[in-house]
Amino acid sequence: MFDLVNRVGWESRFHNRQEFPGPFPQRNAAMIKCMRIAAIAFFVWGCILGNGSLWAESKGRPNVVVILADDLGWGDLGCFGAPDLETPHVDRLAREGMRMINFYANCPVCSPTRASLLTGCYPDAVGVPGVIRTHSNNSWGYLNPQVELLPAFLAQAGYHTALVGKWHLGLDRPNIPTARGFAYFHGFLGDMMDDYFNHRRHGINYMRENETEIDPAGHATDLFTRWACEYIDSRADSARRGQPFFLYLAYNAPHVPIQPPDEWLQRYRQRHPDAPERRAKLAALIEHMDWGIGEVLNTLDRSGLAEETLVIFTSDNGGQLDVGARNGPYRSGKGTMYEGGIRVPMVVRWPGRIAPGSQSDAVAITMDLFASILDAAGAVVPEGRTGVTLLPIWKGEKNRLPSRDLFWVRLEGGVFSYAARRGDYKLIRPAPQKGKQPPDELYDLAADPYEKQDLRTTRPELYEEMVRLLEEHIQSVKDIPWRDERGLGPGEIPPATTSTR
Ligand SMILES: [Ca+2]
Repeated sequence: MFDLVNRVGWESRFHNRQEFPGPFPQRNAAMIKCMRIAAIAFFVWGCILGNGSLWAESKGRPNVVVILADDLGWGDLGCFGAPDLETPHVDRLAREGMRMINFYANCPVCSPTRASLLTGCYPDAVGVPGVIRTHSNNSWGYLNPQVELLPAFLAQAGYHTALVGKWHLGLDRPNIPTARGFAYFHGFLGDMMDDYFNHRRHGINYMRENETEIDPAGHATDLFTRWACEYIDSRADSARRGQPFFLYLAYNAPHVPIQPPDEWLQRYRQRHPDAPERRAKLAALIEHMDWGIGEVLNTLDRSGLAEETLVIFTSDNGGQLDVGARNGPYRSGKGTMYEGGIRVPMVVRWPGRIAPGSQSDAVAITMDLFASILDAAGAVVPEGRTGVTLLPIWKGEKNRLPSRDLFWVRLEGGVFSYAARRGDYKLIRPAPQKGKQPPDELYDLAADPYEKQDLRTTRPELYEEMVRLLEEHIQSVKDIPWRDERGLGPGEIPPATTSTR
């Protein structure tokens, strides 16, 4: 029952059926009915669009809510095929919007993906190739203060902006939320909490309201949920009068330590008394977060803003396997460059613009959200940002994005790993193991999505091409703070071939 990978079952649920894959088979009939209704709604919606862009005339700029989970695996949502846990509220977003099933995080660890979300750039290009931590001798990023962030551009476009929850891009000025463009911050500056209830990291309190240290009581997920709802309520009148808001809600959940509230653990255990302890705790932490997301959606409904709000849900990296996470059928998990480390769930809802119950297999990545949000806001996307707008995909105008190569970099001193993707081919340069550099690996994701058949030695020309691509990217990014004049940081190995760039 608790074969959490369960590839055969997942494939039958997900690949071989057209309907929305629910977590429980008995729901499929209802799902099919929903999908039929959704298809009719989509047809009507298409007719409206075809009759002279009524939406463009009647709709203003949307409010934007980005909900970022921390370490949530690709397969740990009902709407992404989870066999055991229940996430009715994220599932609702998927039912009312679009699932993107080939969506990547920019990095298999926290800070870099967050830097990409807010800059629209590769994380190594903005100074954050690794995790920013409390102690400087183990902190591997410094967000370039010269690169303006998403909230600053949205503010210029007339938005009120807020971050509720985890920041993880610096502990001091200038790299704190209110100095980097957010009008309001209510959350946690640091990398992780050692305890969800006292919120300390290494005994230090990083909870803030704007720049004021606060010490609230309660589980971090409940606090962030409440603060997000309070923020929406506080902005509702202004939003109705024409000033939209941008809320970036970044939960700590379901990152370690796996500390669900006891009542949520009991709820899961009642349904799954035989579940292993670690799975039960992680599932409860996720279900608790999903409940919080439901409260946020209810607040949008209650305030009458849901129809005018773009809601995006995703995760900053793949699930951590040793705490019971599930990355669907994909190989490995958090911290690695395999699909389980970087492929993440992604759901987006924008009533009237995104067809309910739709799905996209376009290959996209966190840094695309920067341009997508500015595009949705009617704001100009600044020059020099790498991500591209996903709006044509979301609105059903296109099925594919323009062809491009994608890169992943994780540099944390002696721990460094890379990946490059061109078309369906993916090169992985794994992190050193016990001081030794393992060989690169090459996969064809179209034929081998679960990365079992290494093509490095059987496709030598392709391998050389992919290595050249990756090394060009590595050499193109020079402004990582601790890199030397050769472009190399501690522990980094010089490229095997000379770059032409
Ligand atoms: Ca994370």
